[in-house]
Amino acid sequence: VEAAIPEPQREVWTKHQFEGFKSKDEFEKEVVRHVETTLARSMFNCDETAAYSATSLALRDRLIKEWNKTQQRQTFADSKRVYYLSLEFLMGRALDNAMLNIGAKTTAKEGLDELGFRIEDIIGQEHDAALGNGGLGRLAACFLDSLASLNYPAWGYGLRYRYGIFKQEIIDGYQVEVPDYWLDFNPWEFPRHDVTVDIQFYGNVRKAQDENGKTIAHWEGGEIVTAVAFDVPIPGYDTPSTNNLRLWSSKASGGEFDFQKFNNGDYESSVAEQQRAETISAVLYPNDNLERGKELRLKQQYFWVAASLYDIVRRFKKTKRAWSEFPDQIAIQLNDTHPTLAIVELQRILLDVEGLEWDEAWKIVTSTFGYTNHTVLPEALEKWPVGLVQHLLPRHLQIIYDINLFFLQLVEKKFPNDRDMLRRVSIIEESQPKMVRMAFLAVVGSHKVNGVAELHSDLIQTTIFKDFVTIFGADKFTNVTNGITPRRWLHQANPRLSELIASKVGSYDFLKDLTLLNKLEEFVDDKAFRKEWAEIKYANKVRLAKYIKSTTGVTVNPSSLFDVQVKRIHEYKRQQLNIFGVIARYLKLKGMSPEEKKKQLPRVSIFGGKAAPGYWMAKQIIHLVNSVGAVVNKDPEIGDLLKVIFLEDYNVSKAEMITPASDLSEHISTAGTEASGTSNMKFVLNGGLIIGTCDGANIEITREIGQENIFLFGTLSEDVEDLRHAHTYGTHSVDAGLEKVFSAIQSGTFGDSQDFNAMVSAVRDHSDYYLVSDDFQSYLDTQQMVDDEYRNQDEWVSKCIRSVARMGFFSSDRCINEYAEGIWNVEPLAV
Ligand code: OAK
Repeated sequence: VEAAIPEPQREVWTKHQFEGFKSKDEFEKEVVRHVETTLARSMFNCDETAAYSATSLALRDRLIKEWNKTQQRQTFADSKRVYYLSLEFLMGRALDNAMLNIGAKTTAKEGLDELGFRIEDIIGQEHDAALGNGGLGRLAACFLDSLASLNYPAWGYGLRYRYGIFKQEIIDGYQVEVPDYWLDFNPWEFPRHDVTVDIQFYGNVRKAQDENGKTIAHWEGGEIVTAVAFDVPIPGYDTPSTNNLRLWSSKASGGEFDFQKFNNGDYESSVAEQQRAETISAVLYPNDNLERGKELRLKQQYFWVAASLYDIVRRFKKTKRAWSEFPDQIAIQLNDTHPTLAIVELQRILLDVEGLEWDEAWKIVTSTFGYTNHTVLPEALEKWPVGLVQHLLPRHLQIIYDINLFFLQLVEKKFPNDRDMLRRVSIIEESQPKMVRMAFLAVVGSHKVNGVAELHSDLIQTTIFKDFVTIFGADKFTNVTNGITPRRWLHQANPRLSELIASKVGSYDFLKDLTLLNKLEEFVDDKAFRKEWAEIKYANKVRLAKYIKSTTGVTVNPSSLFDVQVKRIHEYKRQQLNIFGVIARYLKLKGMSPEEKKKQLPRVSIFGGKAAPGYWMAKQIIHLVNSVGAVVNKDPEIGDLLKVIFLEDYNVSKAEMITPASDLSEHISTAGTEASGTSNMKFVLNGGLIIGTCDGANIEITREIGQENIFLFGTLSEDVEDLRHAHTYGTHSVDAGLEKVFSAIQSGTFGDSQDFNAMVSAVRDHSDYYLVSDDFQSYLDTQQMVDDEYRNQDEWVSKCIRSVARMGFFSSDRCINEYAEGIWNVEPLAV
């Protein structure tokens, strides 16, 4: 307000307001201007990189206008806002999405054309913003798109990692990690050097009485690191609403102390301090569904959470409302347990800084937070050693102990004399060393807890949070099945299919209300439509085949069935089941006569995905896939009947090309392990069928599209435990077909057999925890059904169309509306 221009001068400002380009001509003019001024280049020196930069800047100029207006509108309306706290935002590229959402793509395409560039090439210049590992981070990105598109006043808060998820190279069949330095030129972020927060670590707590005799805790000493805000505009689709994603970057707090050190000639230690500070936001931890408990990770979490809460509280305080109104104005969603310290931090602010009483503060805290769980895998559940928390955040540990004390008192009151219950639900695990159980803290400190698909939400209520359902009642727990944004995952990834759909259903309104796809069912029997549909799929496969050729050197026939499994490499996702199945297919083909072979359906098995750098078994799986490919792809007896491809460096932009090109995709996790999965939704929405287990959202996809349109197989989740028990305590024999696969591997068919001993042994000699052997035969049988059904292309295409028509439920718009109504209690803000 202090910086506002006085009334009399505002007319001049209004007169000169910058509107951004409105026509193709103006777009061209803006691009040329940016090339010649911002980039200091010319038409004699403008490559695709420069054209990308200038195009983005022209687009961005238009975006900023709406972004500012949206923020002003939201401030003025002063209605309830949502803050989505996520340690990962897997955004991918921004330019195409920005053009699409603000409705400027045609203008840009034609303009670029006249300037001498193809829009696809320009889009392809952009480096992915890869601040995430996989499903959890991409879900956050889809949510931001839906929040803006539905006009919800919402902000995302995250960390501005200098290095995103590593770039994967495959060298001699092995994964090699290369750092992803992505910030060289990033037109999509706005540094806010004036928006900073000083974050405290370490030190100690002194308790003292204030003038009224009340005990106040003072957290003193330690070190200070400064958080600097970087803002990223998030444009909604077909609406002026443009929300904000605020990412924090760490830097040394430039206090007098530093300066003195410097002046005293202690240059080295002053530099070291700066580097220590910058390390906090330097790198994304590359683990998916795995927590390794590193101190720096806990520092990242607190740094990000404390900066975000300071920001949120600062904004709230400007409205001069009573603290009791905090939860009426603010909903904070915790994307898994990574931001759980926010619960403790808000309680600390209210107690120690604002002077509220415990009960009053705690009521505010628990009414504000909601917690989403994204996994039941034990190795992913966060626990921090009490000693580490004590050292890094001494005041927070005290508050955690108090939260636990009051919680256990409540439990004791409800269930007197149940000592085992107290032990089971305690936020502090009485182990050696003692641990803080973050998921329990998140449950206790939130008013709603949700899973991300029906099966998963049921599972958390009957397993990890069972006691908490008893304590708090079932109402606290709910389900919100995941969704994906149809803007990126249909229109942007598959423009021709989107256009064909629009021509049938009458408009592009399905991009805003995905249930409108159901009109497609009327056209399933329309021959011309089916033909066009199939042609588009074929064209997408041709494009992928070209990409495969150029990156791997392998020629694949686009008429083959394209069978795709792209996702993080993890034993629970069972890429090993897939590759063992591929080997079985290969051995079968090898045993066939030429006549028999002629009757077989050609298949291309496509894999892609990163392994966490420290996950040795996942890396072995990648190596086996590549080793099988190396043998099969050049076997003259096999030819086109089978190709095995590993696509390097799977990421969001590659997913946009791969997804529309699949005939069949694999979602084959051991039942009960994949919380939801979201690529399953993307593949079906792009006219591919899926082979999958009864796990995660596969179950709801089946319910929506019909079981005749999906290839389900394998053990059910309710039977998993018994089977595991039998493996460990009973006799455990390996499936005979799988034994043949193992023999081939161990006889050196795919190179040095030693390399794969551990993979074989996990099934054969250990307990086969992921039930690969149990599900192997039913997997092969189901793959045989796929082959048989694929031969009838008319029927296959009909199934694809019907499935797409029934996918409306899986839009992230539906999902966000459910959160808004059931958890956040927020409404869209009219524009
Ligand atoms: C990552 C780190 C810790 C805990 C969970 C994850 C994660 O990525 N979970 C995934 O979340 C997705 C979005 O909800 C789900 O679709 C995946 O099934 C789940 O594995």
